[in-house]
Formats: sequence, C-alpha cells, structure tokens
Amino acid sequence: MQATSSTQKAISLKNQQFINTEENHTAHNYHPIPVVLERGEGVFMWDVDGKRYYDFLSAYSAVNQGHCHPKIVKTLVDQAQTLTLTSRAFHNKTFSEFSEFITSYFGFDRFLPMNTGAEAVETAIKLCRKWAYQKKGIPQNTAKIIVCEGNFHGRTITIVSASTDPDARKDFGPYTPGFEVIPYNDTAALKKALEDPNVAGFLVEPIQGEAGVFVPDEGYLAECFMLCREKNVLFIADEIQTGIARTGELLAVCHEGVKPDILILGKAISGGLYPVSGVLARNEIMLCIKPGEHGSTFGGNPLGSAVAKTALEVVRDEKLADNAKALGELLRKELKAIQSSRIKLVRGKGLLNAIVIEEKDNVSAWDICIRLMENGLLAKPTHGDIIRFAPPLVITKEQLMECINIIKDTILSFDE
Ligand code: IF1
Repeated sequence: MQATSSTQKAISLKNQQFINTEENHTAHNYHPIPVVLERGEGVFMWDVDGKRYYDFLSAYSAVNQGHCHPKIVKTLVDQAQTLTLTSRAFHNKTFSEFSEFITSYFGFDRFLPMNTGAEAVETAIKLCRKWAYQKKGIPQNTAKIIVCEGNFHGRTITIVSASTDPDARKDFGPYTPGFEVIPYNDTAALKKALEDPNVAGFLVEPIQGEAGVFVPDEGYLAECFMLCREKNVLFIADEIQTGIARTGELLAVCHEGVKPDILILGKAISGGLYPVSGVLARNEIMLCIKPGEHGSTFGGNPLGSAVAKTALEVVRDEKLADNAKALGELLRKELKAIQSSRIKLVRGKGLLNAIVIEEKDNVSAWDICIRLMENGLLAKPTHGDIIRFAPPLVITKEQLMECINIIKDTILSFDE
C-alpha cells in the first residue's frame, strides 16, 4: 500500500480544507498526521467532523493530566480574571506561593521559572557555566558541557549546537562551542570525557524521547551521577518529557534514586494549558545568578504559576505516577503479545513507550499511524520506523484495553 493513497482516503473534505488553509499560510516546519482537532477531554480529542480519537501522544507528554482537566481549567479561568502578568519588576503573590510549593514538591532549594522547554535548557546551561567560573574555578570561556548522541533538548541555536541530528542542525551554523558529545548509555565514555578538568556539567535525558524512547540500561543514571560527583561536575537532568509522572515515578531519575544537581522541567508541569518551564537547583548553584543576569518577561507570571501549581496537585492527588507504572506494564505486555512480524520491538517505561516497525510489503510506520487514525487512535511516527505510544496518564484500564485492541486490529489488518 502506498503512503499517499492511504493518507488521502483517510481524510474528510472538511479536515482537508483546514489542512489546505494551514499549508498555504504557515511555515512547513512540520509534517502532521492529517487530522484537524478542535476539542479535547481527558484521553480523547475530537476532529472537525466530530469524530472521537484516543490521544496516544499527549502533545509529546505535555498533557499528562488529560485534555482540559476541569480543575486546571478552573484555576486558569479564575486566575485569568484576577491577574495574568506583572513582569518580575514587581513581586506577585501567586509566584511567591508557587515557588514554595514547587521547591517542596520536588525537594530543591530554589526555582527559576521560564516558559518553554528550550528556554529552561538554556537556563540550565547558563547556570552551569556561571557555577563553573564562580565555584569550580574553570578558566573563563573554557567550560565544557557533555551531552549524548541522539539527544533532544530543544531548538535554539545553542541547543542545536549540542545536537547530533542533521535535521535539527543542518544550515543553522555557526554553532555555539562548549559541548562535547559522547554515546548515550555508555558510562565508560562518560568516565573518559570527565578526565578533562574543564568539564562543568553533564546534560542528559533519563530516557531519550526523540531518539525513539530509548531506555538506557538499569543503573546507568546512578552511575553517571556518581562519576559526575567524583569530578565535581553538575549532573543536569532534562526531565521535560520524562518528568511529571510519565515514566511511573514523579521523575525518571527517581527510578534510580538520583537527585540531579540541576533539574529541568517543562511540558506537563502545567498540564498542557499554558507554557511553563523552569529549573530547580540547590542554593550554591542557583545563587550564582544575580539580578539582571537572566530572566524572561513571562517567566513566573501569575497565570502560569497558578496553573502549574494546580497541575502538579492533580498529578499527586490522582496518583498519576502509580497509574502510569501499572498501565505501562500492561501496555507493553499486551503489545509484546501481538503476533505480528511487523512489530520488531516494544520498549518504554511507564506510559512513555514506542514500538519499532519492520517495514515490509511497502507498509511503513506512517501507513500504520494513518490506519490507527481511521480506527480512532492518534499516534505519530518518528525516524521513519518508530511509533510512540504515550497516552495521558489519566487513562483507565478499560480505556487502555480498548486502545490495545485498536492497535492490534490495525496492525493485523495489513496482513488480511
Ligand atoms: C517539537 C521530539 C518529543 C524535549 C526534551 C527539551 C524539549 C523537548 C527532552 C524542548 C521537546 C518536543 C518538542 C516537539 C517534538 C518533541 C519531541 F520528538 F522532538 F523529541 F517530545 F519527543 N527537552 N520535545 O523532549 O521543549 O522548547 O519544545 O517546550 O515539535 O519540536 P520545548
């Protein structure tokens, strides 16, 4: 089956009209699944024809709490009618309350708020460099940060400078210096790289999302943390995608009892209602940045602060980490039981999962996602042959079983 013909058949005229308008008026920096969504609730989204879908992407793990969670929406509406933005030229009450809440929630001394994930990663890099010069005594302009092959930390110039993905980097030079790339899941490589006394930090995803939900060996993070500690190097965890209960613990580093020196959060910290991100660190690190040295107009605004506080309360009160853990195990078990040579591999942790597709008879991961869409489940292929399965963490066992049946029937339907 050809990808183009399967794609065209799947789309209604109404969906196609919105797609055409968007295609004609926007940059072509995405290649979306051809569905036009207009409403969401919990694990579901509806397209412009009123057709209902299970969301198996969760906006790349930003809507862990489910679409339009009523408590978070209420907070958003109430706060929007009260005070939305002051800038941090002045104090605001909501941010004050939120700062106490989030530091005790994650067990850190201090919080620095930003808006998007990439900004939070940039913040962590700046913080690490400040610390390197002020505390570690690395000579000016020589601090190095170690990153991993296949990383994804965002799309700013500095962050793509640390990337190894040609799509993310090509023709965007000149690049920011100061990064050294080592293989992921390779503690020997880290040990070697740490011999350089100018290394200030190790920036790592506890599970590589963009790489196709690549889960490192058990003990990898704990050992990396130990190696960094021995060399007085900051262990910087990018938990933008893996954090906030997605992998079955509040943070993915919790699986190995690691507490990062700098913790980077984004996405689901606000339940997908409003961009909120930030970094957490202890006093000695965070206080290296002084007034005027870093900031953001919207960072720490009352609206985002209120929304994020409620979104984090929902994660705790609804025990979303426990649900992700239990249902993630069920999902992987059931996916592994599907008798199809098209599924090469199932991997993941909690409800951050992926299957690797064996491309044969001209059926690609894209074709499978198109048929999943026809059958009422939305997922997105990555790297050609990988499909991520990451539903909102509020999904119930009954709903998950229905989804597993959709996935199973869809994959088997290509062999009929
Ligand atoms: C896009 C991937 C997911 C992230 C980690 C920082 C950021 C992200 C670990 C930046 C963002 C996104 C952004 C999205 C695609 C996506 C993604 F496939 F590219 F890798 F989720 F799997 N650190 N991840 O995963 O956060 O600035 O976007 O808020 O379209 O670029 P952001």
